[in-house]
Amino acid sequence: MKQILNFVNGEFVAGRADKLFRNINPVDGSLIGMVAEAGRTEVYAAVAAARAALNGPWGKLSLAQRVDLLYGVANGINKRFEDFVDAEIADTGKPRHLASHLDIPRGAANFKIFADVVKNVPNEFFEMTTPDNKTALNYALRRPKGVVAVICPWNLPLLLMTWKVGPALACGNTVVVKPSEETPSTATLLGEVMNEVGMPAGVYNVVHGFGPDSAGEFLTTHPGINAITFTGETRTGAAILKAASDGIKATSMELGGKNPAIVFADANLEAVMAGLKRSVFENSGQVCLGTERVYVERSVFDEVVRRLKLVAEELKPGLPNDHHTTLGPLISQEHRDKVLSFYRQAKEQGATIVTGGGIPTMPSDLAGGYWIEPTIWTGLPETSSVVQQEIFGPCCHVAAFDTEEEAINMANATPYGLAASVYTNDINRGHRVAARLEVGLCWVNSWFLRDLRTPFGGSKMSGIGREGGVHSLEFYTELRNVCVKLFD
Ligand code: NAD
Ligand code: 6OD
Repeated sequence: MKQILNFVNGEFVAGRADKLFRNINPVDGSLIGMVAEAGRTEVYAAVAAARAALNGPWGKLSLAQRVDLLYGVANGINKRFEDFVDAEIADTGKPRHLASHLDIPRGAANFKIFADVVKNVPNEFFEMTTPDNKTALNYALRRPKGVVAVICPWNLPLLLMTWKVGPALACGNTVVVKPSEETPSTATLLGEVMNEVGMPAGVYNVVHGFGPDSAGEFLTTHPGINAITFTGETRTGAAILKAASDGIKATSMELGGKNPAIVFADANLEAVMAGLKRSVFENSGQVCLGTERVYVERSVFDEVVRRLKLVAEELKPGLPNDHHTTLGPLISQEHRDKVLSFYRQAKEQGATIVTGGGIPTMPSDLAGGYWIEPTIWTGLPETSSVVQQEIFGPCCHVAAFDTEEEAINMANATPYGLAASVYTNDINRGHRVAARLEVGLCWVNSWFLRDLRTPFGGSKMSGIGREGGVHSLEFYTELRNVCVKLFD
């Protein structure tokens, strides 16, 4: 049976009292392997190793040497591309096509692009006149924050983990990563790549486990952690913020969403369907940026619902390696129970079920997997739980609107504010609506187009802070102002 170990100071190590937890394949519920759960001892050893690397070999590298190593990591991932794809699809059940076109290439790109960003960062400089009429020069030095805790979710495991680790290392920090307990494999595999490319021991560490009373809590409460970067549910973010407040630790919070798409009658409906197909159903709806609320101008409402139903019904659930597969399972039994509870609530609250609403019939060898039907509802009040709360499944509610003002108000009426998409052929309206939506990211006539130099993050209960490009540098570095007084 495969064992997935912690990666501490360049070595693969067992967990507390050799404690193990199960790594399950969501496609059929089978056991893939056992994961070594890190206890306080292993987490503290990882933080100590990260501190030693920061004060030792890693901290002494020049920027050029650091950048070379990060390019090496990107190449190292690409050299073992298929190993990463296999590991990601085993943990998540997602279609191979998705892992090999999104997750793993972005995993590699996150190292290369942030190495490029850090090479080109501009600096601040101010010349001033002092009270005694002399000159002083101010300039800012960027220094790494220190040891960064990286806490990750399961939906895009390598992509979201390296989206933090790439810039953190580029800025000269060291990291201790706590991957999701559901998806421990690619973070562990990255440890092998780190060793293969000659990364100094202790720069990149991985501890496995859960949140409370496990690796997550031991890491976020450790006094030696200088910053915590987190992606996950809003209520977990709140718990981590409390833990971080004790040590006044810097935090970056990328949290949940309940993202709207607004479709105006003048939009190109082919483009709308292509966008919604991805934003509602890709990764089985388990994308934080995904659309769960669709607002459609009344004159095209019936047509959009009709076409979206066809899109949903054409999706093919199946094995990741079957090239016909376009829909994977949900990540776990627990998550499917949560999504199904929303399917039940929709029914109880009087929704019209346009399609789906349950568990699909799968061949007997896949019947133990966490499959769920793509689902579309109409007819719910905007205040219902299904329209207000994040579901994180392949589903959406579609509602009609009559005016631009009404669409904006409906889109803004949840506690979340992560992402939105607006479909229109009127360029003025596209800009006007985007400017009024209370979100961190707004796409016009598209979805999830990413340039890693751009700011990424959520408003309202969807997060605190921005990462991406220079915004990542702001989070992963500390600015030290040096003021030099010049004498005549
Ligand atoms: P989660 O919050 O349950 O878990 C995320 C991570 O936090 C896991 O590694 C978990 O073990 C750890 N954790 C849980 N409790 C903890 C605690 N008390 N202390 C320290 N660590 C703790 O989230 P999930 O179910 O893995 O992921 C799905 C959620 O993530 C959704 O809400 C989704 O919207 C959100 N998400 C947000 C973004 C974004 O960029 N805003 C991206 C992806 C996912
Ligand atoms: O593309 C990214 O950088 C990013 N953070 C995507 C997040 C997707 C959420 O599931």
